[in-house]
Formats: sequence, structure tokens, C-alpha cells
Amino acid sequence: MQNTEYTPDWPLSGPAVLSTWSFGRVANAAAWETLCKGGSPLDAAVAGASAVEDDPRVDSVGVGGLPDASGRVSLDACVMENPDRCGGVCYVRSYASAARLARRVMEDTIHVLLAGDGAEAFAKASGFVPHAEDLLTGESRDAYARWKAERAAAGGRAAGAKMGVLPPMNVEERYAQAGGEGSPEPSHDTVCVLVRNPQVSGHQLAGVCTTSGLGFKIPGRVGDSPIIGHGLYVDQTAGAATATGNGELIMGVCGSFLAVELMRQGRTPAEAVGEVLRRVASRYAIQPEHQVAMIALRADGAWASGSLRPGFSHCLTTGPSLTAEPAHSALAPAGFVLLPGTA
Ligand code: SD4
Repeated sequence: MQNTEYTPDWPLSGPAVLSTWSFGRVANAAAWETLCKGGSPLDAAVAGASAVEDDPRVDSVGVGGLPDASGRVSLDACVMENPDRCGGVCYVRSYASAARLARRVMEDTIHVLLAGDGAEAFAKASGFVPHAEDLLTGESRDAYARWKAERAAAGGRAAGAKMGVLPPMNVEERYAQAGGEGSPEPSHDTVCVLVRNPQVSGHQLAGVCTTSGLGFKIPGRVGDSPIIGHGLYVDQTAGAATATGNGELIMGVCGSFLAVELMRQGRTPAEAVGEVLRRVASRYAIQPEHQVAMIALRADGAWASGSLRPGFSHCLTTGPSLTAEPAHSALAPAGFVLLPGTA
């Protein structure tokens, strides 16, 4: 697999919604509707992310996300408009609306990130309604039972191997590969939404990143998604970037912050995304399961999407219709053999 040349960035002149993975279409529809009703970019980004969290038909963040190794789903999310306008929650296990909760942390507290029991107490005090029972669905419960059985059959961890579970590359797209109907098992765990509206006087860029994290993770594990600068970064003077994939790889390079800082220095979004991916590829022992993908949107409307390897797609809405297509560029570091059905 050769490295693909990065394509030029496509400047957008008007409002736009850009999201990750093919199921981002659910987010884009809700976000666009919110923009059309006069909502701010932040209103739209939160509405988009929440639509995915709330949608029981999509095996998704929120209800139906894959649980951790103990069988419990935990959610992480953050929202951002500017360095002084950001908030997040992590390790939330009883409330499905992580994106809305993250916004409340930003708007109602002096803090940036609330975790676990504290985040849940804040949710309760803020009038959020806990989800009845747990956040599992029949499908995610079955997937957990299968995973436990397979793990027991495999005889556990190899001697010397570190603890933790790497999901298959691009596991997020299994729902789409199953035709979007009756997914064989829960498939995606993160949606990132960037919104730009140059026609408003307030903040013209906003972003949200929300996830149930990696499936079957060690209980307590928190990835990049709710951490400002890792899963998401937005600065009105430079641009917005957000990441999905193996959080541990994104965190080691401060992926979203790095992309925005590169754009601040004059790099195009495609160059910025490419540089972050090259940094990841050069600093980690990349495994066959690893994937990292990013979308970036500059304040002037230039944007890009890219991934470490093929199989990532984004959704773009600039009007009533939606474009869902593969990432514009894939780094595909030399030496990788693409897994069947993921290219
Ligand atoms: C995490 N980055 O928790 C998230 C997972 C993800 O699509 O993005 N999955 O590491």
C-alpha cells in the first residue's frame, strides 16, 4: 500500500457540518436542522452528537455502546468553542447524554472535566435523568457475552503481554458493513462533530467528541475523547480538529491540539492532519488493529479528513444534502497488510 498524496483542502464558503464515520450522517442531519433553526455552531454540534447518543437504531455512543471488561458501559465526551470555552465528562455510567452534560460542565461550572461519580452527581443536580438500569442493549449484552467466552477459550493474556484489549481496525464501521440494518454486533463508539457558521457574530466554530471508548477496555480506562487537546481542540483564531480511533495513540501526540497549532502556523488542514498521523506512525509500534483518523476545519473554511489507514469515512453537510465518503487521505504506513473488508 503506497502513501496517498494529500489532496488540497476544499474551502467552504458557508455553514458546514463535518463528522466522523459513516454513521455521522445521523449527527449531520440533526446539526444541520439546528443551524437552519438559527442555532449556534455549538448548539448544532451538541444536537448532532446527542442525536447519535440518543438513537436506539444506531449501535452507538450512549445506549448500546460496547461495555468495558466488567460488562459496564462508560461514556466520555467533551465540547469546545475556544480555550476559555470547553468542558467534558468521563467515566459516566448512568447517564446517556454525555455531550449535553459536557456542555453543562463548560457553561455552569468553573471546571473543565468532571469524572465518574462526581460527574453523575453533577448530572443529577443539573436535572439530567439517569438511564433506567444500565446502558447496555440486547446486542451489546450479547457482544459482551461472546467476548467473554472467546477470551476464556483463548486462555487469557499471553505471558508478558500488557493488559488491555485492542478492537479490530475500523470496528466502528461494522454497522455500515452490515447494511445499516440489524448490525451483527455493536459497531461504533465515537462520533466527532465539527460545525462552522461564518454567518453568525459569536463563535463561528464549535466541536463535540463523544464516545463509549474502546470496547472491553479495562474498567476505569479513559481515552482521548473527553480530554481537551487530545480528542478535540477548537480555537476560533486557528481552527478545529477532532480525532477518533485508538485513543492511546492520539493522546501521546496531543493529536487535536497539534493539528490546530499546525493550522495556526499556516499549515492547511490536510497538511496538519497528515503531520499528526505521521507523528503517530513514527512514534508508536503500530499494530495491525491500530487506526487513527482526524477531521480538521480551519476558521476560513478549508477542511480535511485523513486516517492512518483506509477504512475511515467522514460525513459533510453544506446544504440540504449530505456527502459521506472515505477519508481524503490515508497514510497507510509501509508494511501494513490491510485486513479483509476494511479498506
Ligand atoms: C477512545 N478514541 O476511547 C476513542 C475510541 C474511538 O471510534 O474513537 N472509537 O480511544
